[in-house]
Amino acid sequence: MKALTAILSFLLLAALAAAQPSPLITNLPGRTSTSLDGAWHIIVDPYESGLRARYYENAKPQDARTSPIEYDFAASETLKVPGDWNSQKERLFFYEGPVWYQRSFSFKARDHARQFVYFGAANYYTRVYLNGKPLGEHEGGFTPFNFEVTGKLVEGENSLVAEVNNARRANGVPASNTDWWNYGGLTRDVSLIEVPDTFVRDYSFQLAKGSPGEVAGWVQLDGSAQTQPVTIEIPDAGVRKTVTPDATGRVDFRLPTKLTLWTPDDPKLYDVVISTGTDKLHDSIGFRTVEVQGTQLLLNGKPIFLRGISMHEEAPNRGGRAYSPDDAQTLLGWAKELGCNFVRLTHYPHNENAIRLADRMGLLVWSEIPVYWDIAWKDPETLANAEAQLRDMIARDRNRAAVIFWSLSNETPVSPERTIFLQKLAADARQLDSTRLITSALNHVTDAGPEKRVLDDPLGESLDVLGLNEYLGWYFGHPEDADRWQWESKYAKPIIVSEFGADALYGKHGDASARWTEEYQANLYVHQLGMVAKIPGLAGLSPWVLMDFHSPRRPLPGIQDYYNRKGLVSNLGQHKPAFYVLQKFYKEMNEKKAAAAQ
Ligand code: GCB
Repeated sequence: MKALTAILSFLLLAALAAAQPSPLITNLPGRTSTSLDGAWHIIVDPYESGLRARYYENAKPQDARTSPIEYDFAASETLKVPGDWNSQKERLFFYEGPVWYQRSFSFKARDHARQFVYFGAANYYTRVYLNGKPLGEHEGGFTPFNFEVTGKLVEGENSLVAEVNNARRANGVPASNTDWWNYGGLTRDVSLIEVPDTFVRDYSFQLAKGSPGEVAGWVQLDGSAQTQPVTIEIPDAGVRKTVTPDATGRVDFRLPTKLTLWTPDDPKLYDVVISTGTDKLHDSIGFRTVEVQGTQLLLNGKPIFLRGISMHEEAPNRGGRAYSPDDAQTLLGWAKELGCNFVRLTHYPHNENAIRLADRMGLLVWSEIPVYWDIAWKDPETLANAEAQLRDMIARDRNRAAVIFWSLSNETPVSPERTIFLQKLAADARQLDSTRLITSALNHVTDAGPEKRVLDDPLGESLDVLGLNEYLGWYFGHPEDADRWQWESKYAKPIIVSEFGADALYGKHGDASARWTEEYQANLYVHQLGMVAKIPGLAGLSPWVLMDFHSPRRPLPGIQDYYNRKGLVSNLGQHKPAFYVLQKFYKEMNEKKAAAAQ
């Protein structure tokens, strides 16, 4: 009996190891889907007994014939999906490990249809089961994944189980050490998507590189009739063309057209329609170009300065991982109030709803994968994982005009193996999307005098735009030192000062030299802004950070209480004086730009 159980567990694990998600379906909002959000039953499993006890079978204790069944989802507590567990149940605040989720849903089959279960994100490692059988596994906490379940669903009631494990892994991406909360769980929407037998799985629409009078792109069909003709329309621009995919279901196209270009001031989106004999899909897509000329950034051929702010995806007021359109509205609304035309969405891909909102609000986006600080650079599995996260981030958001930068990493310590790893990611990103700019937040500098630093990270060679993180006046030196300090770059490329900042507890006052006070933070912003404005090749900035956020590395009682307090607004949205210092700086910059344009 024991041997049989061992063989069965081995077979199950082997099946799981083989089962990767199906190719990603893009444009969720445009699909026919049934939400699987809501209350899911959960079992917290710190000793990892669930696999051996076969929680995925969702058996009932009363069904036991021989040995007892020691779990019962139906009688277990619930968690809301989407949502992390740490902020929903106080006793799970610090929990890191597996939690098993289960929910039932009913299904009615239709002819000529295929079904997929789609997870917007689950942090960090997930195994999924349908009706007691494994569908597959996924690693990475911030990118979507889907499994085809056509033919695996039954008429009537179905049981979906996901074991989500947020235990940190030395070879994970990120690895064991981050300055943000390791929120676990089904943190984004879960849905059952229904598509026709042959469907439009993915597509790309961009202004052609080097030829902005044309839209260039491709469509990928999926199904047994994937060589059928595809019609592409942009009705408002009077564009309509029918093209025929090759045997792999893919077709490349070019459409000459004159479009109103997307800009932060006028974020024009076009209805784009892709149809086949069996499927029809709408998307709202903006068209713009972005390029580098020397140390300048050009948007639609004109120089642009990025007035930005960095932000985590943490929910204002209630805390925990942000997930709703309202959360995104609040966060991006504050960025707008600051006078931003740019947001650095750190340190991982944010929710699709936030990127789509940025598209509508006219906020340019820096989107990043969580290659953060030190990771296992030499481990080929770590590289494969980072590559998959990059691929899925690009697949999900490549049709969003707002996104101008794919960021590969943040503050990664320089070593030959790290640079080779990141160069591979840079090559991947260019191959997946030749129209956007590649960047990374760097902090490797050399001394060129006591108060002069030169950004000279060897990775700079492989990037289009260089992010510079520096904490003069907080982790070293005094805010006033910034009046004398100078920064330069070894590379003649645009520089974004992607981070600077200081912690301040909202409501804590003192004189400008007293750390943790609002006055200190505001004073640091005054001096930093004076300094960074003088950096040769400065193309923008995104100070650290929009809102206070939870971090396990920040325990100082009465001040941090497990929050990084570098927010310009508190976790409750209260605005600190530094918010207004930056707002004034951006306003004056805008006025100068307007005066120069007259
Ligand atoms: C950094 C990191 C960011 C941290 C920040 C800080 O350099 O990129 O993730 O939260 O500093 O507050 O120390």
